[in-house]
Amino acid sequence: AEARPRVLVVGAGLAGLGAAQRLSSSRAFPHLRLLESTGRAGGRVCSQRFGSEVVEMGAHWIHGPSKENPVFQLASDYGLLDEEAMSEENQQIEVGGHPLLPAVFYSSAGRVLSPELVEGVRNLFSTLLDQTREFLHMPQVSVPSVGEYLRKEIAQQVKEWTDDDETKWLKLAILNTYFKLECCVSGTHSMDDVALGPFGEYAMLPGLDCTFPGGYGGLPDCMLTSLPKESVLFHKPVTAVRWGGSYREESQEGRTFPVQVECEDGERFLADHVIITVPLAPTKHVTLGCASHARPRQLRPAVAGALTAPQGQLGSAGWSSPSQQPTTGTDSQEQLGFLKEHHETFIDPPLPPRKADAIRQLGFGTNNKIFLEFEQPFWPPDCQLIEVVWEDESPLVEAGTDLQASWFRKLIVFLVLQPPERYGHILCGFIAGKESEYMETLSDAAVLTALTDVIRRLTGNPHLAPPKKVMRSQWHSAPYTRGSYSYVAVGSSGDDIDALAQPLPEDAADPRPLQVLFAGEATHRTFYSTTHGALLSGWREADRLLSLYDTSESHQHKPRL
Ligand code: 6YU
Repeated sequence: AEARPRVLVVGAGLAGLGAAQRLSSSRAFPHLRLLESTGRAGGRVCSQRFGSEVVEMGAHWIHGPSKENPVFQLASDYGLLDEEAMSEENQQIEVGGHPLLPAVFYSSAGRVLSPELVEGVRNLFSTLLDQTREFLHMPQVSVPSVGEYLRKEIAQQVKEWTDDDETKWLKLAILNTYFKLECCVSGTHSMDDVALGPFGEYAMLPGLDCTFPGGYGGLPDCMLTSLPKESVLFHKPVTAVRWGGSYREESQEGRTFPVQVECEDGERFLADHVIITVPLAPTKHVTLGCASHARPRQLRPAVAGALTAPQGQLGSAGWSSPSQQPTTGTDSQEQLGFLKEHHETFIDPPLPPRKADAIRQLGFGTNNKIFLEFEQPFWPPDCQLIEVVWEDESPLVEAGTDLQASWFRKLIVFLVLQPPERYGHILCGFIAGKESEYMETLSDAAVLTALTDVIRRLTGNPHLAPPKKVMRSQWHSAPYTRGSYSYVAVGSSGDDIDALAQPLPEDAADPRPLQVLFAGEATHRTFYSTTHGALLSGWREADRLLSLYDTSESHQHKPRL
């Protein structure tokens, strides 16, 4: 058995657990170790107690829960889903990634917006968004980003609107809410950062998105239980992966290993193969805040002229504009994502240029959740979604950059956790981008105060009782994640995802092949940013090793997607 290959898996998220589970079910890999930096399995699947209930700090839904979705399959096999989610009917529903829930739209002017008005704007936005997916196989795109395309189209449409000025501005404000919502979906600061050409490559599966009644964390827990106990080591942050070497164990003469993995505590592990599943964390330089003064709000140059209402008109209609004080943030060079931040020192010899470029170019942004528990709901009984419209905003007008004064404006959607008989009155807000990263730096009390003010303004009730409890995720500050999930940024494409997924050494004829393999959501070309993408990527890399050793078992597994 000692001559059998030794395999290390770095990271116990769904990619790492999936790879380890598949390898450990084969007799070819009795020497398997899973090294996890934190004290728990699951990574960005993270269910936590909030009072007497469990809420999701990370992944929330199974996107497209149907036969082709391996997370759905595994969760069904483990009995973690309810009957409704398992029903054939649920699996056949096609919602194109945007399930419609009964929603109420509150505006910053303290009024509830007409559902008819909102529906018309929503249809316009989703039609335009669908159009962005059509650029996939086109050799050239007219603008580089999804955001710019949407704005250009909106600027055209506005010219044909026959509404009065107030309605026009209100429709633009609603559209701006949808831009921010899309930032949460893509995990990005701005849709101007998301590449237009490859946007349609993200694939959606049928099925009405469902949740785990007992918490998403049940899935990694079950997967962990299926692994040999001694194979999983927690609190083992890996600091270096050395490959292409010839490492020998003192106790074992004659056998050398090409890979040596070193942990923060100095412990070293030798192996024939290592599967790295740490989050992408690219070395993109992001500027937080503005060095001196926030810029006054201006019409974006590309669309100036589409709507010519003077800025003063906004004020006269009773809208307050964000204050233009100096920001507290200074220009800082933030590095997002673990691998983006560390790949230059983490892997030795360093990654080949094509792979390093891919890591640099792909996007990895922040999307956080803020849970608020209320004694009494301020929303109507059948409402499952609260959306927020800032009436003085428009996608055609540049947003203010004063994070301290206006971070909370980026939080435009709250889910009402269902069913209320179980959860009581808990809202789950989503906030993406630099505002989300800024929010992480605040205290719970500061977040609670800011959001109480927002909700009082939205409801027009200055005496509304504040939430009794708050809890939020802080994915950008989490040292082994450094953000939420990947996206295909302007300047990158699906080819970068594939380049990232290529194992080392690159030369397939190398006598010691597949020393370093790469999995994780950011390595799945069509399902990046999801749990099913992560799981499939882990299976993909396990299958690569199973095929290398040509075990007949490798062919018995479910087909790869
Ligand atoms: C989904 C959803 N969802 C919300 C939020 C977040 C994410 N996702 P992991 O990070 O899990 O594991 C790596 C491990 O490695 C980890 O345990 C580390 O501790 C460890 N590690 C790191 N460094 C190490 C070291 N040095 N040594 C040792 N160990 C180390 N996905 O399907 N449904 O509802 C959401 C959501 C707030 C943060 C999500 C959702 C994303 C998933 O959570 C995520 O992809 C996987 O869990 C990642 O697993 P992994 O194993 O790769 O890494 C067109 C177009 C648009 C494209 N986007 C549309 C899709 C929308 C995505 N949906 C997101 C929405 C929510 C709400």
